[in-house]
Amino acid sequence: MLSSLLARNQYSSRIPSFREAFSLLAGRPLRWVPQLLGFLVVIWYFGPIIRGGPPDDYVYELPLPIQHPHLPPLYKPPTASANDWKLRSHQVREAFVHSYKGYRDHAFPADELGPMSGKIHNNFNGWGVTIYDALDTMWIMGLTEYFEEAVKVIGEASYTTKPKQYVPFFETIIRHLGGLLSAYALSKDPILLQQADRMGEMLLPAFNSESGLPAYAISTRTNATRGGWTGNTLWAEALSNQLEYKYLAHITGKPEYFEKAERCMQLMYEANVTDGIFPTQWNTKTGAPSNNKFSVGAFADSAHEYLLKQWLMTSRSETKIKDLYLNASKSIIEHLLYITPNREMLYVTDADMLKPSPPKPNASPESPRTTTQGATSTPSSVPSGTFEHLSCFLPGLLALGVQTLDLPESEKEIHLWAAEGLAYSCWLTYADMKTGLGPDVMSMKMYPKNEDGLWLPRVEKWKQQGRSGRPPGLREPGAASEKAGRDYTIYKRSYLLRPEALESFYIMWRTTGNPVWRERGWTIFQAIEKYAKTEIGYASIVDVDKSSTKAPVKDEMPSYFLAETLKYLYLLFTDEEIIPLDRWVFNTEAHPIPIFEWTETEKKLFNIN
Ligand code: DMJ
Repeated sequence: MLSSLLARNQYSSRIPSFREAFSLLAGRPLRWVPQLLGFLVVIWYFGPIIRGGPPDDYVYELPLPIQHPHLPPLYKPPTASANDWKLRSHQVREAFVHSYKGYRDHAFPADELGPMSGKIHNNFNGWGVTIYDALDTMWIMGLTEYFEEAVKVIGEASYTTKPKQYVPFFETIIRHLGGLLSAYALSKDPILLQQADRMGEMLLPAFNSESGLPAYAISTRTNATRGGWTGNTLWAEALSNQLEYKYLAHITGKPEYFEKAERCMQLMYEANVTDGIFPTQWNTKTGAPSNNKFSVGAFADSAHEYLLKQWLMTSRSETKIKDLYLNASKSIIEHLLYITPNREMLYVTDADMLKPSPPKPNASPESPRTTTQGATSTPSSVPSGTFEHLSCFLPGLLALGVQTLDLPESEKEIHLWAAEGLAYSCWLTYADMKTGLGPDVMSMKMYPKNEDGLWLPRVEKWKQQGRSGRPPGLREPGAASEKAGRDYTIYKRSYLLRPEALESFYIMWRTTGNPVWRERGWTIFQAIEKYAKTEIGYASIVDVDKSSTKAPVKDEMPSYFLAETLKYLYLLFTDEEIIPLDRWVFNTEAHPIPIFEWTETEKKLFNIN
């Protein structure tokens, strides 16, 4: 119809004006109605693609029904005859109320509470990070009144920065945006979606670097960006936005959210790295690796998480990402896992990867490695021997991989042993201390020849020798209160109310069903109650190995204590699986985001193949 109109029109190279079209159509009553309807349907369907964006009021319905047991939030206090775990989960809920009430009474709506002094700490953006981080925990615990009050405050926020103020991109994405998205997914309150969209849009120019990697910080007033002290983009910063921006693209239908995040993934697919050994620093301008350090601790940690979790979040559809996770986790197991000489504690460290020398002509390397660009090389590494509390998320991630990936039996076994051995070592670093709380960083005792401590070859040897007893690294030595027997020294003596060990215990409990992880979690919770509780909140511990009944504390209660530490404890002790792992993924700040499938429309809009 349109083409016949064009053919009859003297200006056939252009679209006829409305008046011309109408005068032509008017002479052919009724015959043109079906064609016109068809034309309108075509415009309706392809319109967003032609315009490059969805209609203004476009909001996706989540394809998977989010039937949350707490919709609307329900909570029944346990009766006196309730089982131990119910009572324990109730105690964690009370700990949350204690810390949030303290924040609310003394520091609301500033960023964080000083749990000793009652002072306010505006160490982030001054946007009230504790409110955003605590939001979904309130929902999960059925604290409706706090939740509703918080949503009101959030609804009034504008997210503009003061002149010369820059907000840290990584922290704001994982804490504020992650908190909003998760609370929206749980409650479906449209204010949270509106504010997530607003914040997502205001932070988006952080990706406007030459390479597309995000800057360290951004002024939402001017869109100017700033680099961090390393002058590079950390690997954790490069990727810890995928879950948030991709889910935001899904619920708003806006392609720019998907495209900016996906550009970072593209750089990873194209990077000249071997076997998923993604280094910790990247050149923000060129998008290329800028050092040769391989780590799962600070600078890298959550990027590893986001490889597996974004594959899971989009219903296992983006298989290229799964391959990156498989390669990276294989290399972690091969290059970063060591055991100590006496106690055989399995630990994960970081290492300088030595540049592989180019293969000699005619040489046949024993096991050639493939770079993402197709070249071959054989890397080797020099370990530092440090073991960070931050790395204690790894056992949980490996266990989640074992549960969700279709690994061959032999690999499944290795990944699970690595998860169990590492989670146990994380536990030991708590159990060994006088307070029962784990230090932030340990310096592990190493074999005189580093390679003698590599875990994988020892497991292979144990297999060859007939698999007698437990595999190396899983023999569970008891706690050692005496320093001499520990096989490590404490490098950073603080316990910063961090969640990573408890996060892994939760995933270990849910994926293996072994109740020992709940018991260990309970022991840690009791130590937190004993040493970290103050009159108005909970405080970080200065020295975890001090023998006095009251360990010295810092005037800090990080928002992640309410987002992560208390949430994982609560979920660990609640019998019912409130956030089922086959329906949700936790972002790196423990904000659950629902698993969804890209619709056909989204695939076209976002150019997903
Ligand atoms: C949290 O803010 C996040 O888990 C982040 O990825 C690293 N660690 C802190 C808490 O320790």
